[in-house]
Amino acid sequence: MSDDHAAQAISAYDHPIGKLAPTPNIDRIAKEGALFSNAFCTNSICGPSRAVILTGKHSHINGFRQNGEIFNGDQPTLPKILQTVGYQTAMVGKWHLHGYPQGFDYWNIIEDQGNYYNPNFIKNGDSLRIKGYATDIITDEALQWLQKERKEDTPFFMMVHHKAPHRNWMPALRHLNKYDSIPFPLPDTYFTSHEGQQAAKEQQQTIYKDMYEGHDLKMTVAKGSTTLAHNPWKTDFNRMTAEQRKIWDEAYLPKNDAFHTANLSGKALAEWKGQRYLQDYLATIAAVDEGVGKLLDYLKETGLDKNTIVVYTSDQGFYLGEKGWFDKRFMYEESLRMPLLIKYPEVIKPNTNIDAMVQNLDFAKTFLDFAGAADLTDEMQGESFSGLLNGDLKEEDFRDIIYYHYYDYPAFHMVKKHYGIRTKRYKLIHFYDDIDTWEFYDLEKDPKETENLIYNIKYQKMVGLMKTKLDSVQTVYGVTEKEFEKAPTEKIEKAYKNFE
Ligand code: SGN
Ligand code: CA
Repeated sequence: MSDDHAAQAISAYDHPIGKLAPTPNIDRIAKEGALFSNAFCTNSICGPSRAVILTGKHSHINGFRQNGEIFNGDQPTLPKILQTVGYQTAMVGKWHLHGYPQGFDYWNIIEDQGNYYNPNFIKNGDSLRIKGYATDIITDEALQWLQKERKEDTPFFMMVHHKAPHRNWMPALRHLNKYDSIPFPLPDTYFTSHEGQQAAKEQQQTIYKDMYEGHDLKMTVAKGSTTLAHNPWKTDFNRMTAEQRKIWDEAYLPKNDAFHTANLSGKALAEWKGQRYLQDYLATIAAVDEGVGKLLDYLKETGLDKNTIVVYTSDQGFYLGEKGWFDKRFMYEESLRMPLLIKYPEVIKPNTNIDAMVQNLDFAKTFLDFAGAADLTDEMQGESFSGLLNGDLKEEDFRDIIYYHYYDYPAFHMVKKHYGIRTKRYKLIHFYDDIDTWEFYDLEKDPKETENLIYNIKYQKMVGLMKTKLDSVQTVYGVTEKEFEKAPTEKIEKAYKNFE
C-alpha cells in the first residue's frame, strides 16, 4: 500500500496522466491478475482508511473516525485473525494509527507521518533515524524480512506501507529531474468555480491558492538562490544531509531559475504550479514502482509467486489537479476511488477487469476467505469479493450501493463533514456541520461531477429514492445520531485562520 496514490497515476488505469509516467511494475500485478476500476474507500483519509482495512468495519464501529485519534488495537483485526490460523505476520512502513501495532510478529513503522529523507522508524518501541530515502528503506526492510525472518514452512502475511506519494512529494535523488521535460495534461476542471457546491468553494486544497511555495512546490525566493520560498514546517528539508541537499539543489536550481526568468503570473503561474506538482508527485512514485518490482522479483525467484496473493492499493484516492485540487477527503470520484490491483495465479486469470463496487471495508473479509478463515469474520461489515476473483460471482450479484462518511473537520484543508451513498450511476452527498447542503450527481452523464442536480426537476424521483436508500444503508451499518455531532463554532473559526 502506498499513501495518497491516485489511480490516475498508475499506467494500468490508462489515464492521460498515468500514461505519461508509466508504472510498469505495479502494472505487472494487473497483467498477471486483476484490475479493479471501482474500488472505493469508506472515509477518504489516512488513519481511518487503515483502521477500516484492519477491522473490516466502518469508522463509526471501529472507533477511528479521523486522523489524530488513537486506534483501539484491542479489537479483532485482520492480522490477529491470521495469526490464530497459523500465519506469520509482519508490518513495515506507515502506520499512522498512533499506538503500536498489535497482531504482528514483526513490525517496524515509520514515526507519525514520516519524512522522505532520513526518516525515523519505531521498532519494538524504540525510535531510530535511518539514513536514506523512505521508499527504498521500506522496500529493503520488507525484503530483509522475507529473506531472513520468514519461516519456510509457515504461511505469511506482510503489509508493506509506503509513505510516498504523500505531501510534500520529495522524489528520490535519482529521480529529481525525471519528469522535467514532460508536459502533463491539466484536467479541464482545473479552474472550476464550484457552482452549486458550497463545501467545495470553502475547502483549502487548491493547488494555486493553498500550496506552500517552498515546502510543496520547491520554489525558491529568487533567481540564483537555493533558499526555499514559504516552507513553514522546515523539518522535511532540514533532515537532509549536506550531501543529499547539494544533489537536490543542483537538480532544482536550473528549473527554478528558468521559472524566475519566465516571470509568470495569473493563469500561467497557476498552470506552472500544477505542472511542478505533478512532476514531483509522479517522480516520488517512480521509487515505489521500483520497490514493487523488487518484491515481485523476489517472489518469482523463490517460487513464492505461485501461491502468494499480491495486492497493490493506496489508503485513498487523490486529486491530480481535478477541480483545481490536491489532497483527498471529498466523496467525489478522484478521492473516493482507490487503486486496487490483485494477483493470485492459482485463482485469478491474467488481465481480469473488475467493475463491481468493492471497498476497503471488504479487504479483511476477502483475504480471510482466501486464508480459509471466513468463519471468523462474522462481525465484519464488508463482503468477501473472492467470488469476483475466481469467477463464482457476477458483478450484478455483488453489492449495488456503497456508504461513505467523512468526519475530519475542522482540520487541515477544511473539508466539511459529509456522508452519502453511491450506486453505479448516481451519487448523493449531504454536507453538514456548519453547513447543511445536499448534492446529487448522475455519474453516467457527468462523470466529473460538475453539475449538482439536487434541485433539478427531472431528477426529483431519483433523489427521493436515493434518500430512502441512504436511510436504510445507515440503519444496516448501525449509524446513529451520535455521528452527526457538530463542532463548536469557535473551533471552526479558529481553524479557518490557522490553516490559511
Ligand atoms: C499532513 C499534510 C496534509 C494532509 C494530512 C493528512 N500536510 O497534515 O496536506 O492532508 O497530512 O494526510 S503537510 O504539509 O504536513 O504535509 S494523511 O494521508 O495522513 O491522511
Ligand atoms: Ca493518505
